[in-house]
Amino acid sequence: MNAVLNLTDLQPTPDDISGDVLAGLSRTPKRLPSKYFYDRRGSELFEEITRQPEYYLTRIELALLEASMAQIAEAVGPRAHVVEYGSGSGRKTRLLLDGLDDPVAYTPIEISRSALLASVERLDREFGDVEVLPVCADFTQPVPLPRPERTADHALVFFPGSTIGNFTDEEAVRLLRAMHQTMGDRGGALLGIDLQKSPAIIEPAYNDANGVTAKFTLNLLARLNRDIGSDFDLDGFEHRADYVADAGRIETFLVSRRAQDVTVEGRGFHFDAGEAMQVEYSQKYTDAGLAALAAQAGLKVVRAWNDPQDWFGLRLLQRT
Ligand code: AVJ
Repeated sequence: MNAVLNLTDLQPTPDDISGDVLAGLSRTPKRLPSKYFYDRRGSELFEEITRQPEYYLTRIELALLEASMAQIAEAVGPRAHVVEYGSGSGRKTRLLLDGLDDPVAYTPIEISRSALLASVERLDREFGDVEVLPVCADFTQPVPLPRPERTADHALVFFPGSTIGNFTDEEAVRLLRAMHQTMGDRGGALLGIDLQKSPAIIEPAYNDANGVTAKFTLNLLARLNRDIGSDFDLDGFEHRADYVADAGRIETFLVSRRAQDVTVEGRGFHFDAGEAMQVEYSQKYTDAGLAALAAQAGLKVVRAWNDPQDWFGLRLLQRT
């Protein structure tokens, strides 16, 4: 298998986990970055979340992608170079590449070399007629795309899953500006966004009855203990996720069950009983809200597809 030879390594600066964690724990209120959820176990647990009955996002997005694919293909046009932010969504990628008109190449962009390498062989087997050109890079920065053997008409950035919702609005605008650069002149972006709706639907998706989301949240502490030698007591914290209607987002916390001290890189941090440490945002969007973010990045929504209940949307963005 020579797929590995096609990998472009832009040598992204490795994540500074210790620095990020120390900075987050030094703030009031404390917080930890959600990007560190996805070690091997965290990725497994996320897959398990997507199979929980309450977690509607993945199921609805897949159905929506399938139902809208002919229109998406029409709107995107032929010979796209498909660029995916992250490389974790095999089924969505397959639907897109199978549904588009003569896609030229597929480039997953992933900061983790190991995660990227793991996906490359599988991708090369699955998308035989589409050139697979993986890039190891930080997609929050503009990424120069590798040149496919066959010339592409334009790039299409694919960012499904409402993963953009894990960024604050300010971070999302920065990400969209980088996306604007990466997609190029005639490019576009297809975003999956979870839509604002009744909290009675949203909140259970982040508080599933089987407790998988709680395990996923707590795994962040296990990951930090392993990778930076911190001593978080996993039994000392509990998962809490609230839908904050004013902000239109799920805010997830790890709440300290008692007064306790944690040591990270030789530094002590005190937690009061009941103290809530913020670990994830999952933004839910309105059309106006997304349009405002896009506009700040020089982008506009040119096509929109929702599922029949308006729970989840796909949006095609282009440069203004
Ligand atoms: C990574 C955006 C798909 O925020 O809904 C799921 C991650 N966190 N349950 C989301 C997540 C808790 C998820 N996405």
